[in-house]
Amino acid sequence: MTTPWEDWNHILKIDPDKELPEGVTYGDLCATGTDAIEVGGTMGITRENMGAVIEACAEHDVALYLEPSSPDVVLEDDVLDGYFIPTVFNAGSPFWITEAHKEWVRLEGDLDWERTTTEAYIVMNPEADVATLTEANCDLDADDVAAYATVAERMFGQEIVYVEYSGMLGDEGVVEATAAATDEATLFYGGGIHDYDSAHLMAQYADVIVVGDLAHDEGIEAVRETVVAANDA
Ligand code: 1GP
Repeated sequence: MTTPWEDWNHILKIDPDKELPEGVTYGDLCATGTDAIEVGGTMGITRENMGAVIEACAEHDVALYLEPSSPDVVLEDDVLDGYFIPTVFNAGSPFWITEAHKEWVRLEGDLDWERTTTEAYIVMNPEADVATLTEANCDLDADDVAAYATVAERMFGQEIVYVEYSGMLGDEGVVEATAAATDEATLFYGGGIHDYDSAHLMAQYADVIVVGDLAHDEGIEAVRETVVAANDA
């Protein structure tokens, strides 16, 4: 299995349930200099809206990954470079840790293991849809998050640890502590990155920053700034 994310600095996450700003195309987003496009979201995701985004991005020269929110929206498609499968380490419901995954395997049998990688999520914004859905315990300090990251890496062999503040800029101390705790795993940070400075702040510690809503709310130039910051840090 290849692990291209080890060389990445920036991911653009496109939510198929959200509109793009007027005049912006998926092609424009693919050409922002981001290392990879990750297609996924928490609410309102269907095979149809996922498929439409994949099709629009597939013709552009950028790594393309699917991040399904549940087994029924996994699309098998040769144009994808791979599948990032979230497992939420601080979920209150075991469904989001291993049960959804068990159902997927039970229904599908043999998955495309070569292209399938889990992301060990630690969900930190209690206001985010993902926190509500997974009943995540977000009342964690930097030591807790760092310890979760160590558990993910050392005990569960996770290649990707994802500190997720979706919708808000996170606590830089948490990200710093988590970065210090991870050794082999690649640390993804996502949440509230909205300009050069916020991108640079988190990219100092995280291996890869993930930018989401900015693409839907602001557009190309704003995303480009975050790519530059990620590469500068
Ligand atoms: C969401 O981590 C990503 O899964 C990015 O968050 O939408 O807040 O940029 P934002």
